Formats: sequence, C-alpha cells, structure tokens
Amino acid sequence: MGFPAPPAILAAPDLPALELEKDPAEALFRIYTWMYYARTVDNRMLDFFRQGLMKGTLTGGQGNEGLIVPLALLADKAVDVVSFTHRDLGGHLIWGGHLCHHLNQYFANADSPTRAREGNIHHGDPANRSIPMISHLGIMCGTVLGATDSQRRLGRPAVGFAFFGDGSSSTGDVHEAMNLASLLSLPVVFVIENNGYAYSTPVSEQFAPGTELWRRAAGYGMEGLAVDATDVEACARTLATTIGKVRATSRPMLVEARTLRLRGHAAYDTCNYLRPGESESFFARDPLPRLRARLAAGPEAKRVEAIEAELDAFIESCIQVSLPTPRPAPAGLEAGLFAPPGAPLPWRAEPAEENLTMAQALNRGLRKILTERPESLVLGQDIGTYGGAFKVTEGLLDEFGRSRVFNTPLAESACTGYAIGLAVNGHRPIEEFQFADFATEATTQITLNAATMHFRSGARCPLVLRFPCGSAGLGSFHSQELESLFLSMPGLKGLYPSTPQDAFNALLAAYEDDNPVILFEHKGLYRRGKHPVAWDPGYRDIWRPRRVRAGGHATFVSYGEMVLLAAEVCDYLATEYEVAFDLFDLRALSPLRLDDIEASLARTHRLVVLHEGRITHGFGAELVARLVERHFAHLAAAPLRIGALDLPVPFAPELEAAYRPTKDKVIARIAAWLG
Ligand SMILES: Cc1ncc(C[n+]2csc(CCOP(=O)(O)OP(=O)(O)O)c2C)c(N)n1
Ligand SMILES: [Mg+2]
Repeated sequence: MGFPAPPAILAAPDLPALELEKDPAEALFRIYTWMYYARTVDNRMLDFFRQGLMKGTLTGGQGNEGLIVPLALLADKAVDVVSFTHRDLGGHLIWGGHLCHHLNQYFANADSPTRAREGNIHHGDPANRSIPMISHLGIMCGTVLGATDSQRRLGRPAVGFAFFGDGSSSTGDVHEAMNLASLLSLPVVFVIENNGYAYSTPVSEQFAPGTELWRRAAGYGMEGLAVDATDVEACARTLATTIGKVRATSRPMLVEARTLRLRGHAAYDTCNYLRPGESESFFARDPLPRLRARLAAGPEAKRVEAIEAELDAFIESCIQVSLPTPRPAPAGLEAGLFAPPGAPLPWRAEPAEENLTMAQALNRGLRKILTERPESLVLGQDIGTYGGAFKVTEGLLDEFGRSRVFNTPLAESACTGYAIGLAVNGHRPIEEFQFADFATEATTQITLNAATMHFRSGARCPLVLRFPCGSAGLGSFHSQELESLFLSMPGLKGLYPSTPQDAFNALLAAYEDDNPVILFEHKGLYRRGKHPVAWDPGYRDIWRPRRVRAGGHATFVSYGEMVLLAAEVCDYLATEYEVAFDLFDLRALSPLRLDDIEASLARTHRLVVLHEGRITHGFGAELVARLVERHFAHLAAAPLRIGALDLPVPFAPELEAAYRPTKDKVIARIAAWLG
C-alpha cells in the first residue's frame, strides 16, 4: 500500500529566522501546525500502547513541543546534526521521513526503519545526520560533537544539537562533552530539556537547591542561557538567535529550556509521586492550547481548524497503512551485525622493507594512513608532541598537523563518542587509549553505541580503537587483557598481532573495515626486537590465523605475546620430548575464523589453548567450547587451557610471574598433560 499524501504545509519543514520578524503570524501558524501534529501522533501512540499494539518504553513528548518544534524548524536539515532524545518526536517528524515510516518504527513491523531491531524513538536518520539515540542518556552528546566536527571539516557550516534532560545533566558524559566542545571550539548547542523530573525523581533530589543548570556553561567557557519553552514565540526567537550565533562563531552554547512532561515518564508511569495538583499545574502551562487560543482569536482561526482536520485525517490514514503491515521476519538478523566488507582501499605499494620494532611498524602504518587517506584522524591522550605513552605516534603531529593528530583530554567516554560521530559521518578516526584498561571509561560508547550502530541503524561506524594491553610490570591498572570483556559484546571486531609485520597489516585492515575494530597491542611486544616490515598486498590475511609451527601431535592455539612464548615451548618440546605441535597464531579474535585450526584438530585430535588473560570467562573458554563442540568425537585427550590466575594483575615482578603464564609453567602444564 502506498503512503498517504501529507498536507501541503508539511512539505516545507523550515522556519527561516527572518520569518519570525517579518511575518510572525505565519511563523506561529507553522509552529502550531507541527506542534499539533506531534502532539496528536504522540497521543495516538499512547492509545496503541494501552491497546497492547505498541510495546517497550513509550516515552511521550507531550509538553516538550514548544521547544523541539521551533528548534527543529529553525535547524538547517541539509547540514546540521542532531541526536534527538525520548521527548523529541516532533523533531523526528520535522527532520524527515513519512509518518508511516515513523509509525512503522513504533509498531516494530517489517517496514520499520530499524528493521524492528530497535524500538520506539531510537530510530534517527543517520544518512541525514539525525544520529539514532541509545538509551544511555548523555552518551549521544559526544557523538553529536564528532559528527558536527566532521561536517565542518568537510566545509559544511553545520551546527550540532546535543539534547539531555535535567536528570541526564548529572551524567559524566554531558560534562565531558561540554568541556570537549569548548576546547575544540565546536558549534554545538547543548540543550537541557528541564521538565523538573527524571522518571519519578524531582530536581530537588538531583542537584543542590538553587542550582541553575544553564549557569554551568560558564565553568566550561561557553555562553549559557535559560528559555521558557512554554512561551513558544519567545522560545523560538531565542533559539533563532542562539543557532545563528553558534553557526557564525563556531562556539558552543548551553540552553536550559524550562519545559513540561505532561504524561509522566512513559506510558506505564503511574505518576503517584507527583504532588496533589501538580499534574493539573502542568496542563495549565501547556503551550499548545494557549498558542491555539491565540491563533484562533485572530485571522488564522479558520486555518487552524482546517489544518487540524487535515492532520487528523492524514494521521488516521497513515495508521491504516502501518497498523496492518506484517510483523518482522528474523531472516538476515545475524548477517546484519557487521557492515559488509567494502572494496580494499587503493593503498600505495609502500613502504619498502625495513627492520622495525612493533611500535615503529605501527608508526609507519599510521603515517601511511595519514598520508594516503584524507578522511583519517589520530587522537588520544598525549599522542601529539609527546608521541604517546609508548611513542607509537612519534613525529605524526609535526608531519600532519594538529587538525589531524591531536591530544584529547582525560575524557575517554566523550572522546570515543566524538570519534563515533566522526566515523558515522564519513571520517575514519584512530583512537589511542593510553592503556587498554582506560577503555573501561568508554565501555558504553564502545560496546553499546559503536558496536551496535550497524545492527540497529544500518549506519557504518569505521573506527579503530588502539588498546595497549597485557602485563609488563605495571600492576593491576595498566596490565589488563580485555578481549573477553569487550568481545563478548556483539558488533566489535578484534585483531591481536604478535609480530611487527602483522601489526602493520592489522592496522591497515582495521582501518579500512567499516566496523569498530579493537587493535590489541601488547606492550611487551612494542620493543621486542626489530623485524622486517614492508607493504604487504596480502594484509587482509590478518583476519585468519597463521600457522607458526607445524606438527602432528596436538593443535596449539595462542595469540598476542603468548605466541612467542608458545613457539619457544614448541621448540623445547620438539627437542626434549620429540613431540611436534601445530601452533597457530589466532590473530583475529572477532570474527573468529577457525577452519584452518579445525582442519588441524581433525588430524591431531589434541588441543592446547594458551592466553595471557584470566581463565574464568577467559577467551580460551570460547575457543575450547567451539572446537570441542565440533570435534568431541575425535579427541584423544581433554583439551588443555592455560591462562592467568583469576586475580587482579599483581605488581611486583615475582608476583606477576606467578599470575601469568611463563615458559616454565606452560612446559610443566603440557608435560603433565602429555602424561
Ligand atoms: C545513564 C542512564 N541511566 C538511567 C537511565 C534510565 N532512565 C531512562 S529515562 C530516565 C530519566 C531521565 O530524566 P531526564 O534526563 O530528566 O529526561 P526526561 O525523561 O525527564 O525527559 C532514566 C533514569 C538511562 N536511560 N540512562
Ligand atoms: Mg527530566
């Protein structure tokens, strides 16, 4: 069934700032039209929730239209960036897409824009820079920063809009993002939708009495102001001025909009926490009937009635299309996790062979990428003049300049969100974490924002996250092996090279991938001797395991620094025990390509897995489970799994050696296993 034709007035979802001055009556009529439209759709969806036809957390925007409608009308939909929140249905309707398309999202049917993989207001329109929100409030601020910066880098005069509520204003990401925007001078309007409540919690239980949120702007070196979103005309004028100023100055601003939440937190909210009469007081301040009364008292009276009737009929006819649309089918669900591989990038056949450490090989790789790929950026703490904690980025700032190689503040979450925004808009950032475990600060951004991006929205998120990992005498907080933690979340790829050439290849392969890829770089390998490194046209083979030693007695799987140890162990066992192992360097931890290893296991009937990380919930558990599931009937012995103790990483070298696998311990375990 085709989609019904919308009322003509919806065809121009814009409000030129000048119109507010030249023809305020027409401007207000346009604003009213969209407010009425958004309110009616929100109300109809509440009906469907109550009938059990819409599910999930249905959060309404009733009461917030006085903010979101003028703002979205004033924004430049051709260049600007938004990530609407759960109160911003009006913004979604204005940004684009037929109403049936939005209803399909809420009905989670076969034609849903997220293919019913995400619910309700989480859809966005990434192709048009409306970045789909995730539930974790505050998180999207960083992403808006990145996509806005990406637009500016592409020469487009964009403004970004980062929304959050009074409740979300307490999240760390909001503060990290405001600091980052001010530091980088990004043209972003931070919009606080202050409706007085976070779910059931009033502002009096969220921040100290007397706090005026907009005043926080001063602490970040930006301008701030408050606006009453129940006074639609004044709100529209203030927003027009603010947007114009941010666009012209490229400085961020903070706007605290005093707004309303008329229908509680979500469709299921009992609102039993409201004070007597409080709900009535909200409705008394509702801007929609007040604006209607104003227009109905003037020459627009007839037009108001006519557009309401036209919108009502349109909305009902769209419901008639979306409601009977078939339920979604699970076909293609798993294939949708990762963005499919693109064509290999046209790399130049250089550099020529040189003997390099792994740190130098990564440096050459970064230099090659920055030289050949204009969409690339390198960011991270101390990676500029200092060259990074491990000197991997040494010299890059001098060669490529601060716009492409830059230090970030200690704000891993917002900086990763910023990198995600850049990636979604067509840039390809490479982010260095100073030590892998500082990535836990950005866990939400990595595992829930970046990793799920393609599955839930179809958008590509080409991002390289460099994790200097592994123990190297630095104690608990700089020595983690985090592959199990991160790669247990779907949507992340992971490469873990063990040689300088593999590190060079892995960087190029990760770079050209259209998904977030974690590059695990063992600190103990950065300077473990120099080895030949050159341009390798077969660099994409890094996604498969490499055979390191050949043998028939057992299949031995390892990765990272442990591959070097495993090779020494194999050589020792070959000499002393006269047993030869088929040793594989796994290299790609996600996605897993185990066919070569399985072919080996089918011959050897014995399996050893060695990794540096902890045993319990360790990566070896997954490897052993997968391989044994398929080869159980052919195994001649129980698999042997070797890893670290289930402890935080201890500091003193003697204790660290007791914690992690060492050559002697691995030989002893294998010797005992051989019997
Ligand atoms: C980081 C985070 N913690 C908890 C929640 C659960 N939650 C969803 S909405 C909400 C209240 C948000 O309040 P506010 O930011 O004021 O936005 P409002 O719903 O009032 O528009 C909470 C606690 C969440 N989404 N994100
Ligand atoms: Mg709130």
